[in-house]
Amino acid sequence: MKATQSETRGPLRRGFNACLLRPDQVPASQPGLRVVGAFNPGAIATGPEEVTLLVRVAETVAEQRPGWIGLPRWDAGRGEVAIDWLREDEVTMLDPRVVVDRRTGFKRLTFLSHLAVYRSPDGRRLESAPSCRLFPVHEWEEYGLEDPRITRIEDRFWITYVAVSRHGAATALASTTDFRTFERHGIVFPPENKDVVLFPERVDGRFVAMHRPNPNQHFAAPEIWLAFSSDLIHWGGHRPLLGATGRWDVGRVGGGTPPVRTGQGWLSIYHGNDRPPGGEGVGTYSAGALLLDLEEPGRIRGLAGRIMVPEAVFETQGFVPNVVFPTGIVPRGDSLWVYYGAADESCGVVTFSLPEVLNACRPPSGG
Ligand code: MAN
Repeated sequence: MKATQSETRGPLRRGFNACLLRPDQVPASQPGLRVVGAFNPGAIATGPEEVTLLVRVAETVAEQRPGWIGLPRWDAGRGEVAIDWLREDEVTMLDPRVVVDRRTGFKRLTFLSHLAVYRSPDGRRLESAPSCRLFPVHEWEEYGLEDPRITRIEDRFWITYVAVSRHGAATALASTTDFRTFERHGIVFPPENKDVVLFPERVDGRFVAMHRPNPNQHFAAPEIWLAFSSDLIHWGGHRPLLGATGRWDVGRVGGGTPPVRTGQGWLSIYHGNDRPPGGEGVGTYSAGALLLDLEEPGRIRGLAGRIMVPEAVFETQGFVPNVVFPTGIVPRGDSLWVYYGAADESCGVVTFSLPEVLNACRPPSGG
């Protein structure tokens, strides 16, 4: 794909910017586990000033046994967390998140994630403890619940999250009205599919989602797709929406925050990764902005290129360095409050000027 003007444009001016939550501020969910990440938060306005966050909390095994690695998993049959101890010479470490069990050739995660509800009275700081937590229940959640996104549709909050298990990384749906009790609606996008974000309104009578299938035929890097539904459960009309636009997102792009309605279109902040095909390491994750037509969301109205790159120390250093991963958005007047994961470890919040973001969105080349 041709490089667009996004190559030459730089990140946008950040307004308020803070690290909201670090793993050492989150109590472990049970003895024997250690919190290593509190990141990739879904976020939604729940009052004129109040924001509710659903934070992904990643936990590893606290006990250290020299020469061994403990891998946690939810055992749905027994209804408890199980720990599998593998000899270090039986595993290959791919990156800090993933090991390969050399005996089987299959991957395992080094941690188990769940979701924790945090309230923020003003969007800038969190209450000190989670008010509620959502744990794996099903067998298809055995390696955890990850990367939630929240969309308010009429009087319910709808939560998409990644359900990870030996079957792969799928996207499941839950809903709530109060962030205390949750209804689970099962898997809505089968493996491999992540980064599912729901639009807050029906378009032409149908619900709309962005999703990110991850094909294993690498004719191109993973792309954002669009899908439609009449009930939020059954999805069809799948079609590719956006692939790489430049060097910063040549490795993959994926939905980030749910879209918000603006005068110029549906605005969404998404992520891109710059690891070239076959490249080493994890690469850098940056944030871009995307504007879709209000009536025909399959039409891209504007792309801003990278609006945010890892800069702050809590973004450049951490469990996976050089990651900003936008997952929540709260528009307040002329400001966009963006909630994001930093370095697969912490939660951050940053504000951008809405007019500046819209102004940075240019029609895609050839579009
Ligand atoms: C990738 C990353 C991790 C995630 C695993 C499983 O390695 O996105 O954050 O935990 O996939 O979903």
